[in-house]
Amino acid sequence: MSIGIGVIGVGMMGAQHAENLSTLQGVTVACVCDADETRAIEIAALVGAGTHATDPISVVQDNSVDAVVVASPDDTHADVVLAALAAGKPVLCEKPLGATAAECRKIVETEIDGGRKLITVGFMRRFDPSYVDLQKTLDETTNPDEVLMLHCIHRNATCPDWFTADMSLSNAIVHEVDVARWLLGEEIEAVQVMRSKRSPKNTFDDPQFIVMRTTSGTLVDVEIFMRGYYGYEVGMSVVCAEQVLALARPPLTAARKAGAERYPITENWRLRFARAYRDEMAAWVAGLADGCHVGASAWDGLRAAEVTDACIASKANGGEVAVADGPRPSFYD
Ligand code: ISE
Repeated sequence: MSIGIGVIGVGMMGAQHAENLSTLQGVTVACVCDADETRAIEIAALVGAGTHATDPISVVQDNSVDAVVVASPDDTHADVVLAALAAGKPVLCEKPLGATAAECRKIVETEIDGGRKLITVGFMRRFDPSYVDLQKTLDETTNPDEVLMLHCIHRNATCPDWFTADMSLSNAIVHEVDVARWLLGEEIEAVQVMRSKRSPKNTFDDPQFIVMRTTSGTLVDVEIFMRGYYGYEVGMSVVCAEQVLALARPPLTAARKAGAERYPITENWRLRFARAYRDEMAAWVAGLADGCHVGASAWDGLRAAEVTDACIASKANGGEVAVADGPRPSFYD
């Protein structure tokens, strides 16, 4: 029997998730939902969905929907995820899990009360071959006390008109926060956002530079640039006591011509992380069939939001800000 999935929010990412789901065995896209009904109808037709809707809560409660993918705007995530928990249905929620750490904390408490790990947060970099290989290599070659610094870049070609400088922190660098925690296996305890000269091509503070410190003292710095115009690019290098490990270029063809070497740079994250999104969805669906939790948990979503909330506070007030702390519930072991 096929598992019915409701896809809530079909902008660029939700539409891609619906398409990825439609290629997998054992699942059907039962319903496509979007506040824009025309868009919902269009994507439902594209992926052969059973039906379409505009109200996310009705989708969660629909009997033909066994699990949901949430890719609607960030500030709608918490309500839909809480409805999924109330209905006892698994959910793959795009990052961030909630718009604030307070929303994420409520989700974590509700999930623990329900006694079942139903939430996966869409930190897809955990499925990207280059990040997976970097983690494996780091693990195999380096003692944790030899990992000194992580340098990260995160550049977008452009972003929607409604994007803000705070969203560069809550919506974009939340990926680096999660990858840093996942790679290093430790928490971030303090952050500082430094103001840079503003790009004359942007209307909000962009780029920004963030420095984070982990509990063991490793420094993680991130350059986030939302309107860099030339393409989409992420990078990470890990400075260790005796070596530096870095993400190599994605495996694309280089062309040498007329005295120059050229590499294509993808236009956006959907293309750069196409494989990661497919693998993430396939793993989540396999987990649904086996009843296993896969990927980042609601706890990871909460920890990441605690860090980005601290970044937003640092940006507003300047200086270093301590990240809210709290013991990891054994539920998430
Ligand atoms: C976007 O929402 C994403 O999730 C992308 O992965 C990220 O690189 C981009 O900066 C975000 O705005």
